[in-house]
Amino acid sequence: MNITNQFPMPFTWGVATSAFQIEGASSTDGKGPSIWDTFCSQPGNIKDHSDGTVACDHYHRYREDVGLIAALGVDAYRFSIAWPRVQPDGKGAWNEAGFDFYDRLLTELAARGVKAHVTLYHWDLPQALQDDGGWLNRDTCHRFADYAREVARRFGNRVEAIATHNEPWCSANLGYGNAQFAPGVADPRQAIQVSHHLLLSHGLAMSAMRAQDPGARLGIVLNQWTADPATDSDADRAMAELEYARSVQWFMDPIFKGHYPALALRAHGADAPVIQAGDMEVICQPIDFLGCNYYFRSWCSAATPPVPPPARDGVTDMGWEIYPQGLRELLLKLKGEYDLPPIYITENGMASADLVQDERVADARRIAYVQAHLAALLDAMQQGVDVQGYFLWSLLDNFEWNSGYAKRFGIIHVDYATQRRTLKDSAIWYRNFINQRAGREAA
Ligand code: IFM
Repeated sequence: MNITNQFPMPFTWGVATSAFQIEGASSTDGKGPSIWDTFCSQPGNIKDHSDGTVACDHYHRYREDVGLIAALGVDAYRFSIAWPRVQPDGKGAWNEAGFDFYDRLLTELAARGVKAHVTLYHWDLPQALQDDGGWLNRDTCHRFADYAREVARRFGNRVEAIATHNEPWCSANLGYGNAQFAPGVADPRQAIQVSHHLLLSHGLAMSAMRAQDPGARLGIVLNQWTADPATDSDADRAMAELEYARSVQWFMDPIFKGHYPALALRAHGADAPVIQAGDMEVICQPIDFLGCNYYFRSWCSAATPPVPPPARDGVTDMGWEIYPQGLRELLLKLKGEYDLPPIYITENGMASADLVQDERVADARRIAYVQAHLAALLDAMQQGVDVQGYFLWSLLDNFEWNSGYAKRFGIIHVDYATQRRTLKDSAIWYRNFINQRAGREAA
């Protein structure tokens, strides 16, 4: 069934990427190293031993890639700026050659009529700041605000939206909690303090950008899920409640209510973050949009061994449960709990082991995945949730962090040996889906 025209007009259809995952050119034109360059260079961190040196070579192929974006017929492209590309040390001098790249990218997007949704921090902290303590050091929050102000000064009037952070839950918990991500620290206490600093840096950056460019549309992107108890037992329900408080509410409550969720704070006990006077006021300030990344729900079983989720729609190549109705449930829950600004689904998509055969990539499961999530999204919108756009993750197969290049999230296949791009069936489906909108010519 064609549900394109059931979405309100205007509605932003887009595709998303991030700098480290696609750009490559990791030391070109004065770019400084990031914590992900360092993390990749340490043996054992990346499953296929790869790194971001070349990635999709987007730094050199951005024109071709914007051509592909435009040919899809999307309204918008969500990408991130690599902080160490524009400020190699994370403080001090700006790197003009780095800014020039984003200037060229924005010019190309504008020429093709594609709106830019920019993220300032998609995990690639300048290594020089890490050497000074990284996100554990409160000073990094101020450095981030300086960087945000400079981006707003240069590009504020050329972009549709600016998000401070992408998925700070990951930066804190995978970067500092269990060492799966850069900088590779495994200390839950540090992870909690880092999460506070990430939120503080969001608030400081919001203020800096607002002062610089009062007209800019500013927000944050969070990865979110519902937490479902495996059974009706008290233990499972308590586990689910705590999981939701420690993940979703931990970031949402400070931004929208000005305090951390009491349940999670109690659970953190002595590991609770050090919060200075005035921090919560800085964090709790109006945002123009909330970016929500949705991939799966959290399934909570206190039993040993845990009760597995019912096998319904299967799992993706990441092993993530496919649970589209969770998107509807999440959005309705958020609407009940917070006074929300407009929402963008800033990421949604799946990894699959895609192969090019006879110039074609048959990824029917990805099409079904996206269709099911769009139906759930529409359902939530029809029940009153104000969602203004959807960005498919991802435009291209890319560097999937500690999984390296082995996991393919793109709707466009990348042959890393030749850098050849091949539209997967899902890209063709998405293009047709978007172009079925009333008033649009068929592609
Ligand atoms: O590739 C990542 C992205 O960088 C952040 N959100 C989840 C995606 C898939 O794991």
